[in-house]
Amino acid sequence: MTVTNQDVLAMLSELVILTTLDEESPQSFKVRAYENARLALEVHGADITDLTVGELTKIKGVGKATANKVRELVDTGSVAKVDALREVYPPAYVELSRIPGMGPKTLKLVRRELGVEDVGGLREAIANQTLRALPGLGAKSEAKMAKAIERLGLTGKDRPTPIADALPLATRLVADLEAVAGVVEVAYCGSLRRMAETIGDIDITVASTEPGAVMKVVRNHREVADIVLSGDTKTSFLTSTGLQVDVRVVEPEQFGAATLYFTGSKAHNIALRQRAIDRGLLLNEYGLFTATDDGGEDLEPHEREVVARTTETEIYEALDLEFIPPPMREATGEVEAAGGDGLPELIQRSHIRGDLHYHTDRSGDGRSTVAEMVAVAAAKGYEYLAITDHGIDLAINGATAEEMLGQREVIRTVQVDYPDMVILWGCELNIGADGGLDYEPEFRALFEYTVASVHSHFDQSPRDQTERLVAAISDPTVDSIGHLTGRYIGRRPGIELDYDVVIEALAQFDVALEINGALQRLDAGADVVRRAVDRGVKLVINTDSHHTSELGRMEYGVLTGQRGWLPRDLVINTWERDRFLDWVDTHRG
Ligand code: DGT
Ligand code: CA
Ligand code: CA
Ligand code: ZN
Repeated sequence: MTVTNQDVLAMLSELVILTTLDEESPQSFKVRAYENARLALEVHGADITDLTVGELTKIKGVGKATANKVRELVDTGSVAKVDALREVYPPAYVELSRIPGMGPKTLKLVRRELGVEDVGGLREAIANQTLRALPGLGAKSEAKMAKAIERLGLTGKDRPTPIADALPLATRLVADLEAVAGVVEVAYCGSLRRMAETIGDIDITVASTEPGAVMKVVRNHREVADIVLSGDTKTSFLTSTGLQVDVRVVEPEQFGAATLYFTGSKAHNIALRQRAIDRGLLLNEYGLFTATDDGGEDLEPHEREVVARTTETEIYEALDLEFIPPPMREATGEVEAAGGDGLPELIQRSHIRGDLHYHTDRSGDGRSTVAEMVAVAAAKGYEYLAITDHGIDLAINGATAEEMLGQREVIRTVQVDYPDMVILWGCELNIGADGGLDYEPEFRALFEYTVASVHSHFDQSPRDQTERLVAAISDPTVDSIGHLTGRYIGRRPGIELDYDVVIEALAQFDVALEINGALQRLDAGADVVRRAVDRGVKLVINTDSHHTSELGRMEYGVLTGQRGWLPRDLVINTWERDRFLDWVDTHRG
C-alpha cells in the first residue's frame, strides 16, 4: 500500500493527540510544532510523499523532527514514535480524553492514583466515589462526568463514531479504491452519505468487474486493524479505533440499485419497495424488476425484466419520483413529497454566493491573513464575504475596539484589489452568561455584519440558556446566531435550549440562524434546521474558517441543510448581493 498525503496528515493528527496526552498540554512546543506542520502540509497542495527531508523542511512551518517522521512513514509504512506512544496511550485511554473535564493532566492523575484505563474504569471510580478524593476534583466533577459519559453514549459496543472521524477516513478509502484496476465507480453509502451526525459503520460500494483485485487492496489497506469478514465480493474490517468498514463490490450496471439500497435508510428503502410493489415491480439491491405480468400474475425469477438499475435517478424516475437527495432519505415524508406536490427547491452548493463567518490572524486562533482568506474566497467566485474576528469578550483571542478599527483599515486596503466582491467588516460577538454582548452598543452598530455565538458558560439551566439566546437575538446589532449549541459532536454536549422559543425569537427579530459547516459542529443540526424552516426562519451557511484550508466545509453545511429540508430561498447567502445587503440594512430596523 503506498502512503498518500492523506495518510501523512492522519499520522500527524494522531501524533498531535498522543503528544498532547504525553506532554499534558495542547500548548506544548512539540504539540504546536506537529500541528503547524500538519496545517502547512495540508495546504501545500502538491504531493509531499516524494519530498526529501531537506525539501520538506523548506516548507514554512515544517521542522526537521516532523520531516523525518513523514519520510519514515513513506519509507516504512509506520512511525516508531507513534507506535511507542500508542503503547502508552491505547485507544481506550485516548477515548477518555473526549470527556469534558478529562484533560491530559487529570487523565494521568486518575490513571496513576486509581488505575483508570478506560471509560469503564472511570464509571467505576465515579460509582465508588473515589474520584472526588483526588486533588482538583469533587462530587461536582463526578456528577458532570457521569452526565457526559451518559450523554456522549460512550458505553456499549456499538458506540457511534462522530461524522468528523468517519468522513475523512471514508474519503481516503474511496480515493484509494478508485485507483484500483478495473474499478469504474466508488461511493460511500449508509448513514455517512445521509450526513447523520454519528455513524455506526462505514459502507462503501464499488463498481468493478474484478472484485478480487478490490478485495485484495482492502485486506492490505493501511487502515485495517482487524478483518471481521473476508469474502469474494465483501470485506468488513475494523480500524485501530474500532470503527467498522464494509466494502462491497457490485457489477457496474447495478451500481445505482446497490448505492440506493446501501444508502438507506432502512425505512426509506421499505417505503420505496412498497411503492414498487404497488406498481407490480420488485426493488432490491440488484435493480428494479417487473414482478407481475399484465394480468397481475406473479412472474418466475427468470421471466422478470430489468426496469432500471444503473443509476439512482433512473430508479426514482421509474417509481414516478423526483430524485431524493441522500440526506433526506429518512422516511420523514420525502417519498410522499417526491411523488406528490414535489420536494422544496433544496439548497445546493452551487447556490452559495458568500461566506459570512470568517476568521483571520486577527483572531488568536486564526492562522491566515485577511489577504490570504479573501484570495481563496475570490477564487471560489464568492460575491461577498464577512470577516468576523472574535470580539473583545473572548478570553485570549478577542480584539479591542481599537484593534477592530485597525482591522477595518486592513480590510479596506484588501478590498481595493477585489472590485467584484464586497468584503464586509464584521465581528463574531460573544453571547455573555445573561445575553450581553461585546463593546458599547454604538460601537457594535458600526460593524457591517455580525454573528453572535456562545463560547462560554455551557452549564446553565435550559431556561437560562434560552433567555440568554433570546436576549442576544433581540439586540439590534445582531444579524445572525453562530453555532447555536456550541456542541462538538460526540465530544462536548451543547447547551440545552427551548428550541420553540429560540426559533420564535429568530423569526420575530428576523435574525438568521447559522449552519456551521465544521464537521465537529454541524450546528445548528438538521433537526433544528427543519423546525426553523417550518417557521420561515432565515438561515446562513458558513464555514467558520480559521485557515484557508477550511473553506471546503461549505459542502457539509449545505448537506446538513438538505437534511433539514432547507429551501434555497431561505438561505441569505444564496441571495444576490444587493438583496443580501438590503436585508442587513432593513432587518436591523
Ligand atoms: P449506521 O451504520 O448504523 O449508522 O446506519 P446505516 O443506515 O448505515 O445502516 P447499516 O450500515 O446497517 O446498513 C446500510 C444500509 O443498508 C441501510 O441504511 C439500509 C440497507 N439495509 C441494511 N439492512 C437492511 C434491511 O434489513 N432492510 C432494508 N430494507 N435495508 C437494509
Ligand atoms: Ca452504516
Ligand atoms: Ca454496514
Ligand atoms: Zn467563529
